[in-house]
This record gives sequence, structure tokens and C-alpha cells, in this order.
Amino acid sequence: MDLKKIKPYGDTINDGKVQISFTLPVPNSEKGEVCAKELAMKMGVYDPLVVHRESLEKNFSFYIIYGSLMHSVDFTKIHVETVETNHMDMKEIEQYIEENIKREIVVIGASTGSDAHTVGIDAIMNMKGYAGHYGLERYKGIQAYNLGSQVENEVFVQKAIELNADVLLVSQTVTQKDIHLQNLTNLIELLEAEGIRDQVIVICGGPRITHELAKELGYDAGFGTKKYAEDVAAFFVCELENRNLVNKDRR
Ligand code: B12
Repeated sequence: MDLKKIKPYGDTINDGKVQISFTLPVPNSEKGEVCAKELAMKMGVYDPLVVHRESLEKNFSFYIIYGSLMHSVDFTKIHVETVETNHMDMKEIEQYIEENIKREIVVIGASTGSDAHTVGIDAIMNMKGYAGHYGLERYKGIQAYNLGSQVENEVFVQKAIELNADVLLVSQTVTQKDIHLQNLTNLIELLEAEGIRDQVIVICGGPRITHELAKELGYDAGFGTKKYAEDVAAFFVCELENRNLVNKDRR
């Protein structure tokens, strides 16, 4: 295996086999099929085969293409910034709080700005949890407040002050026109203006959020898909200690 030239495979290593699908704003026709193949070739897929095409509407058509990707990636050169914490499960986190924090941790979460997607933040916070992972509301030693969706940053910050929150969880799903960047940046600016940025742990999450992006935007951590309550809790319980916030003034 040459890690410097990694490409997808279907049958045999390095055959480059991929399946791609897309919609074109043209009628379903032979001409549309050739157009789809040409686009696939421009993407670096050789021997493209249209294995499925159908009409979505009079002037729109959908294509599935199999082919071989000519490009490869040097896996040895990839560097990804990830959240570095020891994995803990719910029980271990509860024990950690009891032994090291010795008080309840106040966590507030919301899907902020115009974002109406609630499933992500619910997955992290709800008692019932998600995909077999209980949410923070179930954790002993954590007071979790889920404010829901479309929460204005100003309201979120006021709630953080009112509850003297330790941890702020922000979910962002919609990234169209980079709306998440403006919204996430604005929240940090508000926290700074209120003089509380250093007193809280601020974490964002969502399908297109990476830890690297979160750090760039001034957050302590960022979590994407396949992350659950225990991942974020393991991070913030340790961070509270590392940042010396365990005994912060409880107003
Ligand atoms: C359900 C849904 C809706 C529902 C939401 C209902 C609800 N109560 O949430 C409704 C119908 C309202 C909706 C509306 C819209 N939607 Co929508 N929606 C979806 C859909 C199908 C599923 C999202 C979801 O629930 N995922 C499941 C959760 C569990 O996954 P998750 O959010 O990634 O969460 C996990 C992690 O990311 C992480 N996480 C998430 N948040 C946080 C926060 C923290 C702190 C941490 C630690 C971790 C974390 O943990 C979770 C568990 O692992 C997706 C498509 C898809 N299949 O993903 C589109 C999708 C997200 N929607 C999309 C769009 C465009 C819209 C609309 C703009 C459509 C429109 N033109 O009106 C509106 C926006 C409304 C608004 N103002 O926000 C696009 C977003 C594209 C983009 N990149 O911006 C998607 C991707 C569909 C698409 N392919 O176009 N939508």
C-alpha cells in the first residue's frame, strides 16, 4: 500500500472506483447523459458510465455515474487538528465531576441565529440522547439548559450571564453563504464585549464544523458528525480544570 498515493477502490486496490450523483438543470435525455459524462471527466473520473438517469421534473434530470478517479492524495502529508481528550463514558465523566469539580456544572446550549435545526443540539443535550448515547440532561453533576433553536446571540449571552454558565454549546447546521461564520464570530464578539469570554468554555458543533475552524473563530473546541455528549463532556470537564475555572466566582 502506497500511503503517498491513496485513492478509492472498488474491486482491486488503486482501481480508483467511485460513484457520483448529481442533478442537472436540463431535461432527461441522451444529450443530458453526455453532458453528465463530460462533467465527470472534468472532475477527474475516467471511463464514466451513467448507470442511472431519471427525470426529476420537465427541465431537471438526475444522474448516477460509476467511474475511476485519476487523482490520488498523499495521506502522509495530511494534518488534522482534533480535540485532544482522553475518552470517558458517561459514568466516568460523572465520577470525574464528583471527584475533581465537586460542584454542578452549568451548561447552556442552543441552535443560534436564524438556524432552525434542533436535532443536532438535542442529540447532545436531550435526556434520551441520540444513537444510544445519552444527552447531558441525564448526567449527574451537570445542569443542562437547552434553549432550542433560532436563539439570538444577545439572548444566549444574557442567559449565560443569568445562569452563570460554565459551558456554552452552539449548534450551527446551515452554512449557506457562510452564515455560520458571521453568526459564530458575532457570538464571540458579544462575549468579549460583556467581558465574560475568558470565564466560559465555548464550544460549537454541527455537520460542517471542524475543530480547526472552531479554533480559528475563537472557540475552545468544535465537534462535527459522529460526536456525542460524552465527547463534548469529556472535553469540557477537563478544560474547566485546565483553565482554572472550577472555582470561579459563583455569582
Ligand atoms: C431535518 C432537516 C431540516 C428540518 C429541521 C427540523 C428540526 N427541528 O431540526 C427543517 C425542515 C426545519 C429544515 C429547514 C431547513 N433546512 Co434543513 N435539513 C434537515 C436534514 C434533513 C437533517 C438534519 C438533521 O437533523 N441531522 C441529524 C443531526 C443529529 O445531525 P447533526 O446536526 O450533524 O448533529 C450531529 C453533529 O453535527 C453534532 N452537533 C450538532 N450540533 C452540535 C452542537 C455542539 C455544541 C456539539 C458539541 C455537537 C453538535 O452532534 C450531532 C450528533 O452527532 C438535513 C439534511 C441531512 N440529511 O443532513 C437538512 C439540511 C441541514 N437543511 C438544509 C437547508 C438548506 C435548510 C433550509 C435553508 C431549507 C430552506 N430553503 O428553507 C431550512 C433552514 C431553516 C432555518 N432557518 O434554519 C441543508 C443545509 C445546507 C447548508 N450547508 O447550509 C441540508 C444539509 C439539506 C441539503 N442537503 O440541502 N431542515
